[in-house]
Amino acid sequence: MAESKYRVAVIMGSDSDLKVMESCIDTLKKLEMPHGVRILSAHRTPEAVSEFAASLQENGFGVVIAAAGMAAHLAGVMAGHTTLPVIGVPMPGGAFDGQDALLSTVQMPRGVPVATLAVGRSGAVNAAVLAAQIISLADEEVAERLKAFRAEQTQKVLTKDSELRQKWPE
Ligand code: RP5
Repeated sequence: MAESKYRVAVIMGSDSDLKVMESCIDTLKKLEMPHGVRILSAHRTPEAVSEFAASLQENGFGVVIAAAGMAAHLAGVMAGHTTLPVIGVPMPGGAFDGQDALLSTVQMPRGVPVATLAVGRSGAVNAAVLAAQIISLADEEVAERLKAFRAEQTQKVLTKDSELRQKWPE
């Protein structure tokens, strides 16, 4: 297997996001996507965020996944610093349990998009899949792995359906 041309940058605002974002990292591993993971905050470490954003291309990254909760400016700040595609994952928690993060992440002004996914674990998994889909445009091996990933999902549902039909025949 040839090494993928692009890596996926995963960045999250706090170590308290890690529990949810582990499902993103696990999915990247399952899809054999090379990746780097950082904990950096738009509010608490703003200089480190802009340094990281400035070094993305020279470090071989092709897509950014940014996860944050509450005021959740991380994805937007990253998008402001790079022309690479940025995928935002709103984190649950806080007084509004992710509804705040969802609105902060999704409501980007025109010209600086953040592809905003579902709050929490589904968004975290889908961020890895979407990153692979973007990279698959330039990498046929990734495209093949995505097809296998989809086929596995389909098979899982069909297996459950057939188990259920054995229990409750039509
Ligand atoms: C955000 O604030 C982080 O992404 C996290 O989801 C939330 C709470 O952070 P901690 O106070 O747990 O570090 O910046």
